[in-house]
Amino acid sequence: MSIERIELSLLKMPYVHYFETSFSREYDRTFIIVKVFEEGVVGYGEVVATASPLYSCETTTTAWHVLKDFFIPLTLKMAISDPVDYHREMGMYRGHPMARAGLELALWDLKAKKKGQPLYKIYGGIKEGITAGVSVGIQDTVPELLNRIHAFLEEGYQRIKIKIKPGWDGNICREIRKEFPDILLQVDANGAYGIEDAEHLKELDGYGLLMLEQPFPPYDLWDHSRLQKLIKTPVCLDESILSLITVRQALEMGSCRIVNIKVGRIGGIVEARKIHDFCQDKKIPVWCGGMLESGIGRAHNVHLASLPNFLFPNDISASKRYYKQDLIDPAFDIEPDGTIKIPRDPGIGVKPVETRIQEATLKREIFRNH
Ligand code: OSB
Ligand code: MG
Repeated sequence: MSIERIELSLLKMPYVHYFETSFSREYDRTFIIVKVFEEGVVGYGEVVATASPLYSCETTTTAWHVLKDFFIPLTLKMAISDPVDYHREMGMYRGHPMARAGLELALWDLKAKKKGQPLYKIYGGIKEGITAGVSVGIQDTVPELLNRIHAFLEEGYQRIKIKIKPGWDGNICREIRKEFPDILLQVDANGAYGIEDAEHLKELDGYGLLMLEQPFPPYDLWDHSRLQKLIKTPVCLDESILSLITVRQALEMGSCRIVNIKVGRIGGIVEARKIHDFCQDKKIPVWCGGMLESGIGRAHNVHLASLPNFLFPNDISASKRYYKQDLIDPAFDIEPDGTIKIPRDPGIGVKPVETRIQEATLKREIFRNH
């Protein structure tokens, strides 16, 4: 058995509401869907790289290039269809974790579908549902932010994360706490600060935050460890965590107390599981971050977050929080208890709707051996 065909599609979908972080305001998302075909079964994956290199150095164009010219040809040439073999063999290439992960995810979906099992079962997930949190971008005004938070809490979200940047940080937390003194609240800076802001960031200790996510730029494990010694709020690393090696170094240095796992950023499920297991062993909780994925990428996140050491609410929200019409059927919904049910059907367990994929497709390419 081996993969007969691999398909890449570049899609663009508008958000229901703009999403603003410390680095940009976005109204839509460009991303890649990967499909792998074997004996009439199709596995789906998503590449979370964006059009511009703002979150990390990858873009949809770099991802397309390395998939087309390196990852896909080697996969086809070596007749690889198992995701663990894929992870090992692609180890010869450096970097490009989002591109790498997109194809690995498709192979995981394929493998689970061929076994007739839901994805989470084949890699050791144990939960029935995962805890849904919501990431709320920077808004034009404070009342708009408070209104959005109010609406999300009504929908059942168990934790609110806000994006912060200099000028929209402690002052905003103070406003939120006036109205919502008891909610689970955390903040994400996406690297907008530097060690010179340490005293300013220390003020965040007054707002009972679950964590402060990625205050400094990605390659700054050392200054994160200096900050973590100065503040009480747990630091959580997102952009800095690129592999099990960076996790080990971050924990040895004391750069964080919580780890955000995104399969795209660390290059797939195999690496994610290594990080999960290592953190579990060290009693460091992890949670699943998001990249505003379509339902296909989000389905993979939902299954991943069923592993036992995912102990904080995740950045996994209902389909309608992101897109008017998601690519999958059924859409992800939030339950009254603030969880999202893990699909039980084989593979990702939700059905990608091909007509919707086609409607959103800008470009498509098919790859075969020969
Ligand atoms: O830093 O967690 C982040 C979205 C795009 C890029 C980076 C981040 C985010 C989010 C959204 O916070 C999380 C989600 O998908 O709901
Ligand atoms: Mg983040």
